[in-house]
Amino acid sequence: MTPLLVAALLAAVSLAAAAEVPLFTQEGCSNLPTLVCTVQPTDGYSVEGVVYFTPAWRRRGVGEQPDLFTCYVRIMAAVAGLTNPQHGFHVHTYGDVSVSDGSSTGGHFTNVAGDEIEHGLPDDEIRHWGDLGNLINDGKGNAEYDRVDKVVRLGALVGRGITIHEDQDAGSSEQPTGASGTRIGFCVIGYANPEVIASASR
Ligand SMILES: [Cu+2]
Ligand SMILES: [Zn+2]
Repeated sequence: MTPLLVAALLAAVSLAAAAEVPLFTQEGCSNLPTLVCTVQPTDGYSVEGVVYFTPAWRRRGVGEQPDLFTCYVRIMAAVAGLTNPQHGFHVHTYGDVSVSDGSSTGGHFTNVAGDEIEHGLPDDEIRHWGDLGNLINDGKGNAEYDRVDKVVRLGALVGRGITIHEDQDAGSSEQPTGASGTRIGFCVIGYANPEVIASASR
């Protein structure tokens, strides 16, 4: 993992708490942890990176009353070693990296049992919780991702897995997974160490 990428992301995480909250405190988010997932390549690939999930206190409706704010999840990622213009990027059900082709992370994480929910892209109304869309290659094999997601919940992510795919996630037109192909990177989502985050912003 490129140290520079990690440092930049860690700084962004520590700043995220203070950003974009002009009127109200982040009280609703204050007990929630930051989560981290350190991407390792599957067999034969070289993708690496880091993904952070951090609480984000955001407006959920029109108006400015505190009760119209809620705690969403900000997802930030920096990934290197990409080979295609776009790579599918998902939370999968299992934080299990024991099989080197990535198959052990299972399918797309969702809050509904079975396959009742269709696959989609992050802005689609119908999607799996884990449908994070695509990582977009900057042309040098690197990608940065930064999104406040209003579907997934922080507490549900601990112990799940992330999978990065070789091809682009085509969204709802390709059921049930977006047809993004081979799994090239994966990791387990766990609690981030606050001391590591704090040291990056010093
Ligand atoms: Cu996937
Ligand atoms: Zn999906």
